[in-house]
Amino acid sequence: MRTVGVLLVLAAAAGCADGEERQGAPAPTWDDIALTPAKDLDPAPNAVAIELEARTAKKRYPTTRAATEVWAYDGRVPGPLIEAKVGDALAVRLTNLLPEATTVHWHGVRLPNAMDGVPHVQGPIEPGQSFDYAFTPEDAGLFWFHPHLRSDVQVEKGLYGALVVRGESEPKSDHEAILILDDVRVNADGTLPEHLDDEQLMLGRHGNLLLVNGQSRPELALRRGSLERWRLVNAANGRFFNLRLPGHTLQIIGTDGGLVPKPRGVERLLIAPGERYDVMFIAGGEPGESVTLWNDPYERGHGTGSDEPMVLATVRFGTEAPLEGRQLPGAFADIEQLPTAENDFQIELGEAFQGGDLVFTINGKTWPDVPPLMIAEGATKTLSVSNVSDMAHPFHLHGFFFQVLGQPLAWKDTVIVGGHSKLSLVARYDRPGHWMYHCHLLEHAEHGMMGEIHVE
Ligand SMILES: [Cu+2]
Repeated sequence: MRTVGVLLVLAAAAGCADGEERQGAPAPTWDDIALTPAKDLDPAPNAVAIELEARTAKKRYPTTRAATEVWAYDGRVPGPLIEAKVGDALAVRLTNLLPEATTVHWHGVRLPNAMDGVPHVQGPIEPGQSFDYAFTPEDAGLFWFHPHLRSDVQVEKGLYGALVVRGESEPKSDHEAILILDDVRVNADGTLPEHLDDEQLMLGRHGNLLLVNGQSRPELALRRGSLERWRLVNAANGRFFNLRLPGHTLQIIGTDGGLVPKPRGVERLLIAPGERYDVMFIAGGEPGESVTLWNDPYERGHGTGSDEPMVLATVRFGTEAPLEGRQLPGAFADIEQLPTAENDFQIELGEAFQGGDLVFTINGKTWPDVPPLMIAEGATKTLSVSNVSDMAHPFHLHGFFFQVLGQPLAWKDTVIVGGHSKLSLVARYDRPGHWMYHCHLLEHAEHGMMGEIHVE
């Protein structure tokens, strides 16, 4: 599999060459990449009502000769930003105008099982039909929504958006940004290839164009001294983002499930598909200086660590007088540490060839033949996830947050399980239903690596 690494280097190099074709056109700015807020149709202060259409649309990527047909919520990639407060009654009507069935999964939101958007619980939303999602967000944080049916194809085509839920005491900042990271594998003629070779299936689809809120290589102006809060989600099918802003330490203040009690600084911020991070930093450049926001390589198996760094964005520092006296937050409220126990359940992630096809397995089986794990409602259980393959798999659990034994205390719903390693995840299974867990490399999920936990 050494060739996989070489192919990826070529793909990265092609991405750089493509980016240069745009020379002369101005880079997108904060205004260009700002997410469009979804219109709240309910005037009541504690209720939010949204109507979303999933439909085809045209989007022009900067490296192609022609527009790309995308699938998009309200015709936009990413879809509109849904904003709510903890405790709001949130209602979203999804109307499917696509040529095939879809669903909406609310990634990370603790909600009733019937609202989770997986097709065997709600049934697929057929073309021309609508489905009413209704739930009350209980947790402040950044969540996102995407189909849970042919997700490898539907998300790649552009069906994803952010849901931000705000709490009563949000950290103060001078500037907050919600940044959805993605990449797209787009041909020069604007088409999106549906067929993947085995390398792309093995690694998860890697695009040749990196996107921040749907735009390539934005130039982001910052006031010096500004206390920045950036909230990031990785919506890519297969790419891990590993961000580095030279001269800046990024302070992780929150993860998938909200703020962490003890923020910590990192020189690189690793975000696997499905994960979210909430970071703060003080903009510290020289007046007029531009710094590249890099996406560094990360070794997640099959030589991926030898890829070239890629440009994600440019950060430009203003020439006006810097803001003074800003400080990073030192601590937030404690979160409950769940009791740890012996591993109650164990699953094993693997890969195999079955009938000539590359598949991704759980306990040697592929979805839907993976037997469900049975857990009594209200029980706190430890799930051991053992990865016996060469590749890292981002493990995602629906319906619950977990804590990862041996890692900083935080609420997570997606976590990287490295190749040939094992993690123990503890969660309180306090809502009944059939909840999926799966690898969030969407090609892996759709080729077998999904299972269910039955809480009853
Ligand atoms: Cu995987």
